[in-house]
Amino acid sequence: MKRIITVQDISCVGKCSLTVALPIISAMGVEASILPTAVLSTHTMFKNFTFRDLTSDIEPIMAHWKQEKIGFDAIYTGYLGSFEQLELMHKLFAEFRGKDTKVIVDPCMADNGKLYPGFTPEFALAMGKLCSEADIIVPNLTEASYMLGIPYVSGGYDEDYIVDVLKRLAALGAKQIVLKGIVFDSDQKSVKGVNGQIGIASYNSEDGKIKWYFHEKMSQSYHGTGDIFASVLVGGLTRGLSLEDSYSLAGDFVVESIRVTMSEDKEKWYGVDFEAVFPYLLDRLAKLKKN
Ligand code: PXL
Repeated sequence: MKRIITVQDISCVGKCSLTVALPIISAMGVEASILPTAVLSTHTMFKNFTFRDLTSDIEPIMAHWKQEKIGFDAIYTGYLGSFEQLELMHKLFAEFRGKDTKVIVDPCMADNGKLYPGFTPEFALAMGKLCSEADIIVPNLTEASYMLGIPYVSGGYDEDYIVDVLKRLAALGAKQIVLKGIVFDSDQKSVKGVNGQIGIASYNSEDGKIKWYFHEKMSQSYHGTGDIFASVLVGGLTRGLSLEDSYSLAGDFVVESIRVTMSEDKEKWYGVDFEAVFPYLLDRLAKLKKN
């Protein structure tokens, strides 16, 4: 069985980071090892959350793994809370990147034009440096803007603008860019027929190819869906799917998870009921594996 390592916090309640990565990656048939960076009572969108930093455990944990000659088929980093943790991730990549290990960085730190509590524009630039070492990065448009130091545009952009953002992100150094949360307004030049939907654009910096995948835009948004997206993408890639199949599966799984959750009266901070959609995920995974 393939084994990945994912590095992010444990938010005890609120369905994000490790509480979504673990079940999703495991369900997809991949061993999900973890390196927890902090323990919080909830994620940071709740008020008065507790926070225990685990930074000082990271190096001893890595040293033990080295001693035991433990290796990983993929390294997936998500929410990281400090400059020091970013530095430690450079070290983790250097020490645990085998010749076939894929490094996926989700620069999880912002959405809807705003940084999450506790993050600064300087931190976003440092996250950009971590992205430079990745095989694949999966920012949303807000994270992309902060990492590039350009203004966030909430709408009214066209296809050329997105292509420019993709190329600038690629110039940071990652091999493949997967940019999420793109919505072309009805009056903007875009990929044919996708105005009003929401989607993903990918850029392969080796051959310069750009691909698009759009799907239904749900009327509600929920916390933690970015982490779900990245987890499915990591699971798919590790099971041998192409990058395009992995991110389209990830996008569709998020949509189906939102759909089941919308039928409940639930605050967005509690996340989506992705657990109810595992049969869909596994069915799609099996079909994609056969192709
Ligand atoms: O879902 C991203 C995330 C992960 N972990 C923590 C967070 C957030 C977003 O706010 O606060 C602790």
